Amino acid sequence: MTDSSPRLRVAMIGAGFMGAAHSQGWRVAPRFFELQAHPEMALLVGRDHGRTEAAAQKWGWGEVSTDWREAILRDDIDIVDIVTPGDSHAEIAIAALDAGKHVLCEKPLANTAEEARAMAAAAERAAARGIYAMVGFTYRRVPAATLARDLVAQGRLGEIRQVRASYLQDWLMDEDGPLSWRLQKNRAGSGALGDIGAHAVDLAQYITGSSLSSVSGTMETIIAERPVLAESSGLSGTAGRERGTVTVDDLALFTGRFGATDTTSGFLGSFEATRFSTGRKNALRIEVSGSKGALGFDLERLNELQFFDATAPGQTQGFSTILVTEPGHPYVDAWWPAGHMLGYEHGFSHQARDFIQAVAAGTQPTPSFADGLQVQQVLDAVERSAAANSVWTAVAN
Ligand code: SOE
Repeated sequence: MTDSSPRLRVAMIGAGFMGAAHSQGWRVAPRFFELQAHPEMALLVGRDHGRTEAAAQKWGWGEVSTDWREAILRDDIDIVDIVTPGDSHAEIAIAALDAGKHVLCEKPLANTAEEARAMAAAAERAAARGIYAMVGFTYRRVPAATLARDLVAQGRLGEIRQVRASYLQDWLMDEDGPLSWRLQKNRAGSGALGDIGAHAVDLAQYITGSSLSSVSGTMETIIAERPVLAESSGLSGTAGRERGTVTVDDLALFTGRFGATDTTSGFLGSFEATRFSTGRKNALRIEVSGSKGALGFDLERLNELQFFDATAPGQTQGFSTILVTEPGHPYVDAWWPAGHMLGYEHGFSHQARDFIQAVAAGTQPTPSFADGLQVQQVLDAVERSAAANSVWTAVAN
């Protein structure tokens, strides 16, 4: 990036936990990566003026607004970044794309497959005009996860035979924890399934390069009632006196068939998404087993990738730990000298980098809204399967 690099002015809608994470990405990416355009943190949009102003100062946004409709119509805005709860993704994203703004939207793409379809259609219309949309499945951009995808693509695992994917958290264990928006179907679409299961689905499909075609699932709400929320903060907030009903799943379990075609039956994967996994804080784990090798990734140890080479001599075989901190590993060159670790926040810088590079080059960034729709269709099939007592259910296409 040079002083004469084009500027791309960003308006971010939403100022919660994900707003903080995306702000970090926009602020840091241009300072560590050579970018073809410079993202400018122009405008932060939130519902409460005072709180939005405080967040803007803390995170480094130039201006604030409480009106997203006005924000997306501004001529001096090029990119709209959506970090609101899922119930507003479709309306904001479609309006922003139709107004000629590039859009980055948090996952899951929408609350329903129908909304996601409308968003993918709007993105396709916009792409024909050189306006691009991407969904924020950030964990693809953790270097160890990107390396896992590269090893599979290079054939180091041979033929894939099985996948185990789980996303385990425990932040809902306290039954007096408040009824935040993530526990309300009308706001979040679903519970563990969409909030964290969506990441497991995206990452498993991304690493294996294969899509799920059918699923069989079951879902459970473990704590049915919680105190209503008095004030939100981070993932939850402070509890009020009254109790309200949890309308989403706390736990979603499903199996899925990947990559089935007319001539092969593909391979099976198992999935688990829960916010009741006692002691597990943010464990997004994927294990892929193939005819020539296997790999294992765990977000709680995000600088490492486990690799097993089944073609090595038997005496020396065993899972080894690749420390993904070396020059030549994806994204790593831009940061610290070899051997120095990265953290949760780096994925957001990688996401901002990849989005800016694609938009500046006039190419489609990935994962696209079509990719986001496909994940939404998997989630939808899991919900339909669970409602029909785990019957195997085709993923729509
Ligand atoms: C909360 O469960 C959450 O913050 C998700 O919403 C994020 O997408 C995930 O990255 C971490 O957990």
